[in-house]
Amino acid sequence: MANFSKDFLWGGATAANQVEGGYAQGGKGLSVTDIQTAGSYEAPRYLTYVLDGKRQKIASVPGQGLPHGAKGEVFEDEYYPNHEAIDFYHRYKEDIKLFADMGFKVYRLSIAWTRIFPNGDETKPNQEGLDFYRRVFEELKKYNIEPLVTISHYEDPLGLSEKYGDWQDRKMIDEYEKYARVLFNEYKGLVKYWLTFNEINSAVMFLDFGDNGTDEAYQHAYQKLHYQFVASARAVKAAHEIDPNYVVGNMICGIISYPGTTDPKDQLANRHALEKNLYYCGDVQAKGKYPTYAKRLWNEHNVHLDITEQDKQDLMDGKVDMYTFSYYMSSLVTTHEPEEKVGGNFSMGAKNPYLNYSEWGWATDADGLELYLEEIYDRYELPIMVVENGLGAVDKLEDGTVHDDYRIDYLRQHIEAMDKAVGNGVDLRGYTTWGCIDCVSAGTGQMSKRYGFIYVDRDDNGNGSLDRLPKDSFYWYKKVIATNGDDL
Ligand code: BGP
Repeated sequence: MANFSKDFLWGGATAANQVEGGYAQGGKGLSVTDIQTAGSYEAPRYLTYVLDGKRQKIASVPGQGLPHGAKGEVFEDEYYPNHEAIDFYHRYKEDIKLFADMGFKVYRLSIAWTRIFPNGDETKPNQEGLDFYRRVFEELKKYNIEPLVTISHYEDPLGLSEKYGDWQDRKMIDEYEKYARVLFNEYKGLVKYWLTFNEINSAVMFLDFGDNGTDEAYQHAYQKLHYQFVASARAVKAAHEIDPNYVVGNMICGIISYPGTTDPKDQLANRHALEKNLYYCGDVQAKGKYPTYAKRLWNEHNVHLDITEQDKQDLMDGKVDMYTFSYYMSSLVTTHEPEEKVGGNFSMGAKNPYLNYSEWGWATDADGLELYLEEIYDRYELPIMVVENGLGAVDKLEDGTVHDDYRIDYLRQHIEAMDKAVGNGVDLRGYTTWGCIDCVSAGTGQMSKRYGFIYVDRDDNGNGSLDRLPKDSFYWYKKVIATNGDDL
């Protein structure tokens, strides 16, 4: 018998900008992802804009805002995969029906901030946007699927990014709080679970990629994080005021790391890497204050933050109710020249000889998930949800379906790891696999990096019927849910 509780929340996850499309419909304004081009395995995605009167673009990572003074622009000769995505905006009923067929208990989705506040700084929300998500939540309710709602998933309103830069102005805190309050008031009774910022730690974690690690980049990232921590804390407070039943979580990108060798210097380097990449954000959001090692992190890069006494109070008053994270892979940290390096997007540093790597260079490591769950539960003693996990792969259509045993294998191993962690006492409440329906990849902008149980007929250039098709994994996951994790 598996150890999962009988009300364990099995389901899947997506984000508005990666599934909805309808980017200019229903009164929606442009978000930063709407000016992000498609990348590829080799090439990054770009943000397109006008700066100093000139058309420009800059390589970007998920969640990044505009450079100071830039005006985001959609250019006709560029392809923006999020504009149509998989058209969930018009097909949500069909998609939710398929989720219900699999037996989903929970569906993690995000709200596009720009459907609610098209430019970000309006005083009144856009009714059409509010109505859209109400219809989605009502549809979920029909099937007893609990929504788990990410308030901000890598898509700041372009208007705010132009006005205030990439979270470099504390006015962003008020804009976010205003937006969150509208949601909490509007969807009372329809939604119970909320997440404040998707993968909040990516602001600092992604600094490791490329040659980006300047003091200026760190100053920017830590200041952005501070304002987001306060915004998150104020949202937690507001949620509890508006409905004491609301459960609000943080969301951390859980790329764990190990020391690359037995050299004590590597143990220390890894500990410091974990502090920066994983614990910094989790500690502030779950414990309500900055940890001791924050000073070391700031000093390393001459960072000086704007933090007020009121901010400190807000952080303490707005601790999250649960800890959630995405989990795809682990990485190695070493002070030595690695024997072999990992390629691919967002995969880090040295290659681990004990692990297999995906086509995008992400290391499959189910033991790492058990380790992380046990570590985090001990550290915070909060309920946990794993809100993203999965294998991005190129699927082939064969006899009208996809035989994705590789995906089933990956998920099976990770469910087994969760089962062990629960058996060891971890209070794990739910599991939502990433991209339960194929969607636009956040990192590459490709459709061909697929995670879903449901195949969507669309390619990297925007061609295809958008028809939905259950893969082998669809029927496998249905069985897993029906047996509450017993039959894997
Ligand atoms: C997480 C993001 C998701 C998502 C997933 C897979 O970082 O929260 O939005 O897309 O990773 O990443 P990718 O799409 O780059 O394969």
